[in-house]
Amino acid sequence: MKFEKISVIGLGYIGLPTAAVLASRGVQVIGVDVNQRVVDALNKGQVTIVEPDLDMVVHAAVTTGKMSATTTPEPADAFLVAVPTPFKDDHVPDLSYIEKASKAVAPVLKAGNLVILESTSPVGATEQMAQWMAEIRPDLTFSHQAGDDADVHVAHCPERVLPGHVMRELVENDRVIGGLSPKATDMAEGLYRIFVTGECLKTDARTAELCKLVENSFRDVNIAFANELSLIADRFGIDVWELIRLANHHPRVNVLRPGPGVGGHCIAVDPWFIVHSAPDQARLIRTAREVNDHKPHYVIEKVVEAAKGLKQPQIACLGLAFKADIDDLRESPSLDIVKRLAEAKLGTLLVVEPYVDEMPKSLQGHDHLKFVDVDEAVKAADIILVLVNHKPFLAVDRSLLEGKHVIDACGAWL
Ligand code: SAJ
Repeated sequence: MKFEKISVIGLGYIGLPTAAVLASRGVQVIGVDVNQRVVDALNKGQVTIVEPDLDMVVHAAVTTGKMSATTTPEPADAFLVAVPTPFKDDHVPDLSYIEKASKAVAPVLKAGNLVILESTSPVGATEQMAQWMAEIRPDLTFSHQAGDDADVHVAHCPERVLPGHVMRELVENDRVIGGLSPKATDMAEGLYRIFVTGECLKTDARTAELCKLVENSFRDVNIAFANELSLIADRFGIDVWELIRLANHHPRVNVLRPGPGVGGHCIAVDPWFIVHSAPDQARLIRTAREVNDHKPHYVIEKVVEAAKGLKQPQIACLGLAFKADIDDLRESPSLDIVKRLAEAKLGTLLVVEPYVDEMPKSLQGHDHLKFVDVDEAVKAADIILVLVNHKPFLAVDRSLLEGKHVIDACGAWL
């Protein structure tokens, strides 16, 4: 099937780059978002998120007339749904964005359409999405009802790109594609072939759903192992970085890096989707989440301990982003640690984040917090807490650290 017009629902970290890449391959793309500000910006060729090279591709797509945005879905050959799937209280998956998107798309569907869910989702979500659309359109049949003979074909293909490398990974990564019917899988493969140079691996929707959750849980469990080691090594007075470096010389060992906790909107969320639907089986996955969520508290305790006996210490806090060399502060354990240290009023906090211009709003309003550059913070500090191994921190002159209490939570200064 030839896809001449594709609609991308949700113009966030995944939808916008995907829309722009499709448009760059000559497809007519209609982006849909409930946020008028996002839609207006896109129609001017501007982007509302920071991702290397994205602005260029979006600008080109809009100025060549290949991409435009609207708040209400319009008819198209295929629809890609890339909306958030957060969790509610008690880590219950929140599918309300998928529900709203499917109900918004349903009225413009026609026979022969393909609908793909890209949002990371619990097992069964793709079928649920098809069901929501079917309830609004009893005049059409969907893959979960009529298989290959359906009017509207529905598939899941989870996004797997790494923030900071999205434009390259979108094209080069392999894709796992699972339809609610074999025909839906084949059609979806045809769509991804427009821009993917990696392999397109075919399966069913439920396996594709679980596959994505497993990938992020695998990483979470491995980071939890590294974080647990950092506590064990501290207890023995052993340098965890040397310990891991030595262990990793074994040909079949590859321990990841401990850090101040696990942040971002994926790895700290997705494992809970497995735990929620298989609580009795997912014991290791749950424990890994708990271990990683505990790590920020442990880092705070270390600072409190170091500050004991010092009168109004100057505490340099290096890094607020959720990981190295990005400007994304959402769900960041580092930001959370600095917030809690500010509330604890241990001394003056010299906050450094080279990738943002000013003190984040959530830290404003404390009079013992200063937003400074790394050199000023390191020179003035009694205690230096390294939270993110941003490149600008790696260049710090080590002689400036003499006589200071350094807590390097991410191994920046090995
Ligand atoms: N982290 C550590 N130690 C490590 C590696 C990471 O503490 O050794 C921390 C980071 O500092 C960060 C968190 O883990 O706080 C997550 O960072 P990440 O780089 O591991 O992953 P994300 O959240 O940026 O992106 C992940 C990716 N998944 C995997 O690598 C399996 C990406 O491919 C997914 O597309 C993305 O989640 C997603 O959207 O689901």
